Amino acid sequence: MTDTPTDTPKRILLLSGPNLNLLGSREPEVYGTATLDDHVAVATDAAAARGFELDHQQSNHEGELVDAIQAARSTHAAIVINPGAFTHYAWSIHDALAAFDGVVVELHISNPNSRESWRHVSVVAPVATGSIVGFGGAGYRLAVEAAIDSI
Ligand code: CA2
Repeated sequence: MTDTPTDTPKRILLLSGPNLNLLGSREPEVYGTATLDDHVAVATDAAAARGFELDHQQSNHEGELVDAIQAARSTHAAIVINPGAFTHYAWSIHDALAAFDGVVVELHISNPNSRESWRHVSVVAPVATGSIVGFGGAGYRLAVEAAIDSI
């Protein structure tokens, strides 16, 4: 295993977009029964197991997510982002991620490609290092591990 260079911050930022704060309360057949707090706990543990700290921020507001991505430029080695419905049209998030020099993992609980056609477009995918979709809550662990592997 290769070590992370010492000047790379051992911090990962997990960002959650609009309505993800409602996880566990509706549509369990699509999104499962776990709450966002449950997913954050899994992601935090996965990061800690590899010696990384994880910070989490959820927002229903596009500009707040842009602000968080910009702020992470000097503080975090990787961003794991589930942008929610912003995935499909929020070019400001695309541009902010494009200006982030670290690793970017796009994460979705469901598989948007097997759902309505408007979910088949991701404006985030072109500026992501990679995407984890369709694995339910396990995606949070997979995304953190993929992010750390790519740093
Ligand atoms: O599968 C994912 O993780 C999504 O990012 C979830 C978004 C959806 O717009 C994307 O296409 C795929 C929706 C998140 C809202 O989740 C809710 C959960 C419970 C109740 C209401 C909304």
